Amino acid sequence: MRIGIVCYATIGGSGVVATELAHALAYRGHDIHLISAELPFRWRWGTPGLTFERVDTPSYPLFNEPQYLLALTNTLVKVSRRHKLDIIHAHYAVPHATAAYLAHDILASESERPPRTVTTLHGTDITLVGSDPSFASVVAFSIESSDGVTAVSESLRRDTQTALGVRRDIEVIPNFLECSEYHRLNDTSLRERLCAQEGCQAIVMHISNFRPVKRVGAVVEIFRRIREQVRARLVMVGDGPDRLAAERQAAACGLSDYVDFVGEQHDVVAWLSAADLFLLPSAQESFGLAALEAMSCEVPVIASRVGGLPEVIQDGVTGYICDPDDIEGMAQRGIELLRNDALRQRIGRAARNDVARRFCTDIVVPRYEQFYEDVLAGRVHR
Ligand code: GMT
Repeated sequence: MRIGIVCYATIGGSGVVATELAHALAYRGHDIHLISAELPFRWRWGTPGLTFERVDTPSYPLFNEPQYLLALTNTLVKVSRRHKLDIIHAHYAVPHATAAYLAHDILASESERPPRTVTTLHGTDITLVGSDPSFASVVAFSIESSDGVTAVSESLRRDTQTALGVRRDIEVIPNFLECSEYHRLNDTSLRERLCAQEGCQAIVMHISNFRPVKRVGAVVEIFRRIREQVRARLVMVGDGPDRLAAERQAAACGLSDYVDFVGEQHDVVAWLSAADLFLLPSAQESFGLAALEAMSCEVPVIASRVGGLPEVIQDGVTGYICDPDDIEGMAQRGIELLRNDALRQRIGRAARNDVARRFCTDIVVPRYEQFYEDVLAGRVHR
């Protein structure tokens, strides 16, 4: 199949999933065009069958606002004409589903076989941004107009119905990762370096884009309570708007010597392999790709009972989920796990096995291929 995949290049799960899907589909013999404003974070050069198509948004002195929707639509039309795309697959509805809809209409006016459109909903494109009254009508219309729609969790499928009143069929296809790459490494050098100064007993980790929805302040507070009982270190991977506030909070609690803010890191597997515990106390999380990555590296996750996280983590079996406001409960679970090696290893291994059973590339990518075939054959209902 010839497929155009549209995504954001900024660090975020939707761009990661779209880029990994593009690579996996190219390896499986499809002709893939990844369309984005920048090279995505996870892009790897040299994959046969995979081409990058840049969206250039020109500026003009009259405009205060960049005309990204128009530039993207125009790129979709150009790439579709040149490569005779079968499918345009938009990741993140805002405004990618709208661009796909517009491109489809332009191409339908000149061809009997315009590309079919597929939209994958990721989370905040519905729960925070898409349902904002400034966008809701156009987002709902664009989702209804897609030839096929997928959501990364059952929870997001329901949210799309309730928040936007969308009634059409939505297929749930979960996020995935390459299980042969995401596994715990034996190399302990990073862990030793992190613990060198004070001989810490455990590493607690958080990875995110430090936006308010991730509640990095709650991560620091949970760690403060853990640290009262266990000589642990907190490693904060990533960057974003709430990083400075979290650093100040750690300093105000007298924790500066025990918390490392290490910024954005490409080798996530090496970092996760140094961790004993992963905290994800988000306010909302339609899937929680970071939790999946940690689980695949045998790191037990303590997360909020919100959105799609209960579909990823089986409470008490492959990790723990707590009420988002239950900071004390999360801290107690953390202390329990860090004090009990057997429990921590059992949960870590169960997490890894569950990821291998449900969320590996070879299990999930064929579901996208089947979905594309169903869309092309007209078997998907709006
Ligand atoms: O969080 C966002 O605003 C964007 C989005 C992204 O691009 O990372 O995150 C969502 O999509 C991820 C990939 O499907 C999910 O793993 C995240 O749970 C989801 N974020 C939220 O729902 C807050």
